[in-house]
Amino acid sequence: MADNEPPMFAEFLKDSPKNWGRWGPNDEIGCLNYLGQAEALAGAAEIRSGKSFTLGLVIGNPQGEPMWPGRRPARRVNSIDHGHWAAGKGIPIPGGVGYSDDMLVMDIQSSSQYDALAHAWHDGQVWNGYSADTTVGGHSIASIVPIAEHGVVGRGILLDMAKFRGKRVLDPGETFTHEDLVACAASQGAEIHKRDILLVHTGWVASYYDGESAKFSGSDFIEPGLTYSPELVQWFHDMEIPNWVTDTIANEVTVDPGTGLSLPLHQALMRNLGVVFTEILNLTPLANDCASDGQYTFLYTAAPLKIHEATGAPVNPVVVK
Ligand code: UVW
Repeated sequence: MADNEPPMFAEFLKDSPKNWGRWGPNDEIGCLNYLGQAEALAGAAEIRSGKSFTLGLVIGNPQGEPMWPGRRPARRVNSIDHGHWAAGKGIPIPGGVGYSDDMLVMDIQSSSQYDALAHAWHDGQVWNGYSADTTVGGHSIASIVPIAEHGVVGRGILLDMAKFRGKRVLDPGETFTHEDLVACAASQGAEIHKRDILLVHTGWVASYYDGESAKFSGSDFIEPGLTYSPELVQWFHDMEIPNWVTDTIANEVTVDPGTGLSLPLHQALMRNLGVVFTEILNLTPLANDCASDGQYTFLYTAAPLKIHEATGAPVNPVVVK
């Protein structure tokens, strides 16, 4: 291996904690096992005003959509509309009824979405030690369906890293750590509890629609985000974080500056610990509201679509404050 080449993950993470087997040999939802009735009630206890927010982006937005380079924007195609009846091609329905239908073709990871736990792997193994062969042609295990069946309901906390750094949007490649998350919460007068759903606002996705879409393409594409350290992985493990939610495309800095590794938290948190990842949300309106009323904790609810054997699925989470 050349000196400047990043290490192999199998070697790099050999001492990193794993939750494999913790919830049995057939588990498909990982850290969502931490979310039960008590956690739902803890979320509901944060509701004060009844204000609600939806966090998903518009799929098929004509202004474009921020996504990982190489993925394609969604295509919605109208398959039947008033034109069919106007042209005499619609099936006559008593009472003069018409209706419209659409088809959607999309890369599932090209908009607001939950990743299935088997979405990323190394060394031939995905979450819980299943073989990466189980992803071939569709996830025969650890697809998005078990996550969708379980749903995600709990106490959410917004950590406004952009505001914490005195910025509208974090810079390309700018990193932060779990210690920054804790300090950010404290600066907001809030505290991260065990089993909280963490929502981190960087301003990144909103900046796409604010005249900065050029930074989302090209070979120098690099997002800001959380960055790997053994201490950070241990913190997520100890805090029993079920779900990691951001307004970036990949939930972590694209290339870890310390090692040159690409997306190491997909391996250390998703594959090894079973932390569920939620990506490409628009958290800026919620962040603005939190800044104005000083309330950074709330009920968070989400359920991705139940798509057979899928590696992820679109979602539009709802937050109630
Ligand atoms: C990749 O796996 C590249 O991205 P994501 O998890 O963001 O869909």
